[in-house]
Amino acid sequence: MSAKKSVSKTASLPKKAIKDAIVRHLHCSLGTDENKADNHAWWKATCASIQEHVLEQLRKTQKSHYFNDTRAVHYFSAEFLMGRLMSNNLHNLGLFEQTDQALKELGVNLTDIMEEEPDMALGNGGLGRLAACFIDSLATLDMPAVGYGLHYEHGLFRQEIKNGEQIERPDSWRDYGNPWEICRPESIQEIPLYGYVETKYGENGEIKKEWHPGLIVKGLPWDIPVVGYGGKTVNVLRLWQSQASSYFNWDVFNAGGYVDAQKENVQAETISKVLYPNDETEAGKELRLIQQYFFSACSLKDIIRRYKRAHGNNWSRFSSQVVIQLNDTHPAIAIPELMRILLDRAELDWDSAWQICSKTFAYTNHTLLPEALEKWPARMFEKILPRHLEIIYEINHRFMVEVEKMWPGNNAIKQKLSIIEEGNEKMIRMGNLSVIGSFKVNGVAEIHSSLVKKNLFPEFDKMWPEKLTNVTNGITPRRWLKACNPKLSALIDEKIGNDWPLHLDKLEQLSQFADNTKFQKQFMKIKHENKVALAKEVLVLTGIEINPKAIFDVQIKRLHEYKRQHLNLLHIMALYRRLLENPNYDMQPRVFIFGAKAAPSYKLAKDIIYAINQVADKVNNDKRVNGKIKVVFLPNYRVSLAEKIIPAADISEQISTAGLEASGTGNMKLSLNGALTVGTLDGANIEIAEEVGDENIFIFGLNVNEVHELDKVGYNPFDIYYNNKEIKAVLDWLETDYFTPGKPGALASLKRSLLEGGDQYKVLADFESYSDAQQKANKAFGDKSRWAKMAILNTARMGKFTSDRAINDYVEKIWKLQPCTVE
Ligand code: GL7
Repeated sequence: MSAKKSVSKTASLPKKAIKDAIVRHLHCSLGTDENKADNHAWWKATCASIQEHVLEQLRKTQKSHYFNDTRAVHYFSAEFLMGRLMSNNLHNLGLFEQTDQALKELGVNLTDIMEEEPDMALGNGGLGRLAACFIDSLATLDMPAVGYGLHYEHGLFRQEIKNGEQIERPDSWRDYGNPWEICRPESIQEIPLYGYVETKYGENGEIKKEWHPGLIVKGLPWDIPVVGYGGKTVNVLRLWQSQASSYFNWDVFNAGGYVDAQKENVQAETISKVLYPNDETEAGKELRLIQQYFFSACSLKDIIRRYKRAHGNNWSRFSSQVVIQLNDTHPAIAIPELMRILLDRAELDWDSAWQICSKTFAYTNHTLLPEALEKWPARMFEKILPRHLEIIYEINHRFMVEVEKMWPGNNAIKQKLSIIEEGNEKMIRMGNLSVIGSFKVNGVAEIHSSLVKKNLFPEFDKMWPEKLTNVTNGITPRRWLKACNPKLSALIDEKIGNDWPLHLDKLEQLSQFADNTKFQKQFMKIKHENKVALAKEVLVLTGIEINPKAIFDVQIKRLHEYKRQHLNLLHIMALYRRLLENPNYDMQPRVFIFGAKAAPSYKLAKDIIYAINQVADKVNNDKRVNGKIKVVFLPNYRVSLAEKIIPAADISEQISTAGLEASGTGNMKLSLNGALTVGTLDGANIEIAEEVGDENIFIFGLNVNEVHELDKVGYNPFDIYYNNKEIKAVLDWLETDYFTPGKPGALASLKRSLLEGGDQYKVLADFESYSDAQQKANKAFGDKSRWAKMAILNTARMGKFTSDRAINDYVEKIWKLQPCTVE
């Protein structure tokens, strides 16, 4: 399916009209004027004037979807990492240039006022940002779609670095309001929690269940319009805020329990207070389960309300109108919730209810890390969601009958596939529930999906050979090239025309210029200018001066042992050592740039941040290094910072242990902007290598099979430590006070994890091969023309990784949607 788009009407809006609208909003919405307004006021007034067009298209989109009675996808996700919206909305509406000009005439700089916008950081990392890219593509492709999630009052924490250490501060993105969102009190939902289940008998002796909740909380929806590229379809991201349900508290209040009533308020409002900052770890917290249920239940009620408006109480068409995509297991509780509604409210029999339910949900798995596969104690369910626990038991019971038919008498398989994990504490496995309750399950890159089939869910794959599939991730080229790298975008427009943001495959046409000296120079000049801009930013943020002529080597992603920032760090230390031993050591000057947040409770991840900063401090100030190595840790890595780093990167570090990074998406963004990957054969790196060609990427390290083999024969990191002088020296260095004057051993936890700890992530096993790949990259950079060619070919060959392709794959393989055009 290819989107045919014409330029939207807004694109022809005269500058004068834009100016007038901005000034009108300064006066009438903000009560200020051109002389008094600061950048924040200009930003708000500009947002308000953009929002006029957005809301007009939103209204038309909703009308069109309603009248066409469209089948729609509902993307359920606990995270949407949206970042800033102004630039994106302007580009997608085709209003960027005119607005820039209009503001200029008003004496205001658009780039400056864009800095006023706080990031909407309602997500942790890749999974949340993927959801944001997907809703951009859904709107761009005119697909009827709603994103559903949580309206966290505080998004991911703001990171400060004090004395080299990460400090977490609350993120208060909404302190001064959010000009993009619309509150919809008319669509409030009420959500039951706690209490008990009463069993009743009907007239004919049939069993009826009634849940008497102990608490009701309100869900208040906030709508963020999602503007498709071309400015026609505007879909909605609907985020739920929790509130105390007033009438419920009224009784307590009247009974003299003012303080208790307030407590209940606080409890209800806590639900959407903060995003859990754990990335890829299961947060076994009651509040998190409540968050998951809260937003899933609100969203389902919302969907059912809309369905009923069109179809009344006739459920027969539900699954042909509604498809719900579960973004990981976080919203999996929606499966028993829909069953509850169908059984207890709509009074359908089990089989009819299950028919509908199991045709409605599809599930995306985003990780194989065992610590990230969600499980909840059954007793927690019993307390918070007693009726759901009964339903889960029944789903499981019926499923076990199927398993018995397939593998008669095989209790081992039953134990493995059961939703209930028996043990000291009975646990509910959300992954198994998701697979059983969904009609499709997908992984997020070829290798990941094949490992999901082979290692994670092999028996499920045998039972339902068509159910497990792959959809390789993608990124939106609107944000991740057009908006964040305007100079490169303009050059591409000039060379191949300007419809590549919709048809990213067209970038392939750039490859004809890969050998052209003039084009190489133009391409690399832009890279250099982007590096100069980043260098300025780095100076402001860290006080560190960096040389834009050096290689900018970038590792930006959450901090996790499996992502191996410490492999990068050990290699930096090795280079430093080589330079100290041989001042003529041949290397291109290189700036190592890190951006990463560590989960607040992840001790070793925080130790790695500290180690990076301590090494940076030493190396950056060591005259003997002669500026050949600089190390920069940029604090508070987030979407808006990524938008500044990515266009300036030469090297992209994608160095996870093979088999552990499900896909990665930063790898795609960096390569799209002409950075060369140093990477393992993991996740989407493998598909990137296929696209760009082996000669345009630096692959190193063990592959998935080799990692498994090594584990089988028994991996002993001490063997490497004793046999490799450089590794030994570098690890021993960590125990001294060389990098932490007066504090010997302050970095020793790293060494311990790599030796006594067993080096689970094979850092030492991959070190030599990594170092070789880095040598190759170093050499390649020395040949300017060769490097330029490689960089151009990276940009040219990223067409596959547009999120439009990913969404079209979902549409064809899973959702079966039709686009619905909007006037
Ligand atoms: C992740 C994967 O780790 C990452 O490789 C993938 O690109 C992303 C989107 O599919 O999903 N899984 C996960 O739990 N998080 C991810 O970023 C937090």
